[in-house]
Parts: sequence; structure tokens; C-alpha cells
Amino acid sequence: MSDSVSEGLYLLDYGAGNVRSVFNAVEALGHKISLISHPSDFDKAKKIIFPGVGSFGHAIESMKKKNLIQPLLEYIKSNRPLFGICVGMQVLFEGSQESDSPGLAIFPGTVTKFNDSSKPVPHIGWTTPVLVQELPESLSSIKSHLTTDSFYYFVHSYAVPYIENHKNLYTVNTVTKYHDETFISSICSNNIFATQFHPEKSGKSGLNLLDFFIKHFQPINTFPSPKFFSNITSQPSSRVIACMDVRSNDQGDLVVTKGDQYDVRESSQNNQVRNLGKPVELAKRYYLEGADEVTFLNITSFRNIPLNDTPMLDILKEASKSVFVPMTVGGGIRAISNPQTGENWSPVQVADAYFLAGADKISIGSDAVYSAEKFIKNNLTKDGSSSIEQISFVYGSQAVVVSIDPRRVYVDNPSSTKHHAIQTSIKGPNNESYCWFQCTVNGGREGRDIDVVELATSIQILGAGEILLNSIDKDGSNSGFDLELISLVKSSVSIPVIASSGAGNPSHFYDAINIAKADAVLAAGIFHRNEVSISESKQYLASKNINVRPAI
Ligand code: 1PR
Repeated sequence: MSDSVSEGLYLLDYGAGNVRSVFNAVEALGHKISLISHPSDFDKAKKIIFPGVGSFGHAIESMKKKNLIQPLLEYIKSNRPLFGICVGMQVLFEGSQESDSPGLAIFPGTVTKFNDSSKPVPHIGWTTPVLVQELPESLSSIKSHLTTDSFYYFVHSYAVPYIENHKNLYTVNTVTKYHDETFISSICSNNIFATQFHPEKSGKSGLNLLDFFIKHFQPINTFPSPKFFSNITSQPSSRVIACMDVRSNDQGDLVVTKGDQYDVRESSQNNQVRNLGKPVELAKRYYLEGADEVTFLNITSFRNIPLNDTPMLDILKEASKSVFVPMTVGGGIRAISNPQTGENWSPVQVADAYFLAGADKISIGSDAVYSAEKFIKNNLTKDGSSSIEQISFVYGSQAVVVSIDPRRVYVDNPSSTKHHAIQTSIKGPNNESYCWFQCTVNGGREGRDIDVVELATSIQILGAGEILLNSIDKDGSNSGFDLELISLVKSSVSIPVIASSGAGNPSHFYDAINIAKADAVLAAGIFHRNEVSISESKQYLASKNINVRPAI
């Protein structure tokens, strides 16, 4: 790519969010991009990409603190192109139900919260934008990027609702349907192009769209008279996620390992840690095979200080250069103090390090259990002290996943336990017909007196945006997911639930989605051992009429 195309291309870094993803996506396209981090940088900019991750209020307040609001408004007034992404689109409106801070009011309207009584919220997943307006000639080539074959990645609880025939709709480019609500998924007005979805995390479709903006987008001063298309059929798809459990092996290298009911040592080979490959190489492979997300779990981080675990941060940095779908990282996300040096890190500082290294979501395991226990003890009162509350305040709940490691505890009679017990078709060792699901910490090593329903409902109130639901009983078994566990959790919360542990073939994915109503399915062993590929899994799901983003 010639430097003239890239010249003057800037990325607005207001210090709250993962700018690395956009940076890497632009560089992978062969362009150069510089950071705007000071008001004077706006003068040099010819095109700006304005990525937004996190909450509306935090984005506005961070920009205020850095004195970026006035220069941004002047930049927009000067008719130079701007590409707003997600919260970078939302702040262009007058305000949001998410915050009392006013927006930039470039566009009329308020960003509102999805209604979670009928569907999982946040909306997390891949779906297609639907063009609702005839576009001007200069934008006709954008149409090829906004067809119903182009899936983009959305992650948000708030959106600008689409109101048909509203007088301001001349700015609407595409809309997207999320169950019963239709919202604006992209706008195009004069010098502004903005999307609710994340092109930098939308694989090839997203990279093409960014490339279009960088190479071809010019301000459009005249729009043809509105001519709306009303065939809005897009619907969210089910996600297929590849998970890598990462730890040091006995030689000290970070490897992808895999447990059998959480035991990652191979008894037939001198008790060595199983080594199933290198994390970055596997992540790249899964991206190319069509994974909708990749997850890294640093499974022994409870033993050490994750911020000193720079190899894990290096893995993320390296993977984010070639993996353009969302990456989640878990392991050791909590408040940390180092007794040797006296240093202290807040949970947000620990999360910052992971986000800056390229993570899009962080996953909290043990610390979520302790937070839920405290929340229940305090009569369901939030006091702002938990890692979930603190990180979701800054990055938004959609960036906070809670990873649950439950195991079955069998009872003869539901009244013999204070915990939520279900009747089960998988009988216990003494032929018991009931069980409850006990939450554990430290990689399943310690059982706690809290069940999965108590944990799931508490962490939702504390601000988690998604649940990664493992099962110690099913982990590594290839015998299918624990459908009873997934159904129980799904019926207890309104946030999305990722089914994990036990996948042995694609029909297990179908059952988790179709029977247990999981929002996404995750597997490790079958993908690492090449028993089933991600594309085969997706083809199978599509053949069963499950809406999935086709593998690329
Ligand atoms: O407690 O915040 O430090 O987080 C630690 C994280 O590491 C937690 O998310 C916990 O689930 C994970 N973890 C800890 N120990 C293990 C272990 O295996 N010994 N891995 C572990 C959990 C479960 C899944 C696995 C699925 C799918 N692994 O990640 O990938 O079960 O496997 P399958 O498809 O092969 O059946 P914290």
C-alpha cells in the first residue's frame, strides 16, 4: 500500500479500550496509522478512525479529561472523514441511557438499552447488516460489503433504535435485527461513516470495510432522496468458540494443554503436562478455520502473579496481529499484591494489561466466586469492591465474562440440601436422582458452599455480561455437554451463556444450542486433536438450520 493512502490516517486513542485491535487490523491491510493522543494531533489528520470499547460515560469522560472533545468537534466540522466504531458511533448521538454524560450531538437521538426480558443481553455475536437506503453513487461499492452474506461481530447492550420513517433516517445506512428489536447498525452522513459492529473483529468482511474507508471513502454532500428497503431479516447466529487452556510445561514453555476432568498430566508419560501445541499457532489456525472467537485460559495463574506472566501477554500481542475475531483471556484477574515488592494492582489495572495486549474480553473465575459469596452475605448489596463491578464500569459488561467451574453433587432428595437441586437423568454413584452444581475455585481444586444458580444470578447483578459454563464432570470426556446444567443456568439468567466441556462431535454442539438453548458453544480437545474441524462443525450446524457465520 502506498504511503500516500495512509498519510494522515489517525486513530483516536482516548485511553479507554482496546485500540490495539484496530491498529493491528489496519496494519495487516498494509496501511500505516498514527495515534491521536493529544489535541494538536487533529490538525495533521486527513482521516480518523474512532474506535470505542467500554461504556458511553467512560468514553465521554476520558475524552473530556484529555481535552479531545472540542478538537474532535472541530475536525468533524471541517468535513474530513471519520469512522466511528461501536461506542465511537454511539457518542455521536445526543445521549445514552447508559450514562448522564451528554453525547456529542452530531446526530439526533438517544442510545437505549435492549430489553432483556425476551432475549439475552448483551447482544454478542455475528450477524448481517441490512441496507435500508439507496446509497449515493460514490458509495455504491460499499454495497458489496453490506450484503446479507457479510457477517459482522456485534457486542453491545445499548443501541440506537430504528424507527421506520423517522425524519432523521436519511443518515441510516443499515439496520440489524436482534430478536424483537431493530437497531441502526451503520450510518453514513456527509463525512461520517459509523458502525455499531466491530469491523476490526469481523474477520475478512470487516477488514474489507476498513480498507474501503481508508482507500475510497470521501465526504458525500448530496444524498439521493430517501428510498427505504424494508426487508429486515437478519438474525443473530450461534457462535463456535475454540478454547486454549495455557500453562507452562515441565520444560518451562507456555503450551496449550488439555485436562481430563481438569487433570492436565499424562499418567502414561511420567506425569508430564499434556502438550497439544503452541498457543499463537493454534489461535491463527482456528481463526482461519472460521472460529467466531478464541479464548485463552491461563490455567495456573492462581499460583503466580499474572502481571509478571509476560509470556501470556506476549501471546496475546502476537495473536492479535493475525487473529481478527474477538479474543477472550482468563486466569488470575483479581486485585493483586506482590509481597516481595509491596506493589499492588487493582483488578482494572490487571485487566488493562490484558486489554492493551489485545484481549477484547476478560474472563474471571475464582474471584467471581468470592465476589458472589460476599454479595450474598451482604444481602445482595453491591458495594463496588468486586473485580466484576470495577472492570464492567470501565469496559462495559460485555467485556466481562465469568468462567464457572461447577461439579455435580448428588443427593437422594432435593430437600436434603439448601442448594438449587434438579432431578437428573444422569444418576449418581449411589443411584441418586437429584444433584446440585457446586462452584469451585483454583482450577476445580476447592469446592465452595455456593451453587451455580446462586453464582450465575449474583454475577449478572454485579455486572458480568456473559457466562462461560464449564463442567468438571464433562471436561475432556467427548461425551457431550451437560445439557441439564446448561438449561438450568440459561433459565436463571438473561446474559448469554457459552456451553463448554464435553464436546465430542458436531451433534453435541447442536444439542447444546437446540435443547439447552446455549448462545454459543466452546470446545478444546476435539479441535486441538484435529478430530473435528471448526468448519465441519459449522457445516453440520447449518445443515440442521442453526444460523451460523459460514466458515471462511
Ligand atoms: O480462577 O480466574 O484464575 O481463572 C482460571 C481459569 O482457568 C478458569 O476459567 C478455569 O476454568 C480455568 N482452569 C483452571 N484449571 C483448569 C484445568 O483444566 N486444570 N481449565 C482450567 C478449565 C475448561 C475449559 C475447557 C473446556 C472444554 N478448562 O476451558 O477448555 O472444558 O474442553 P473439552 O472441549 O476438551 O471438553 P481464575
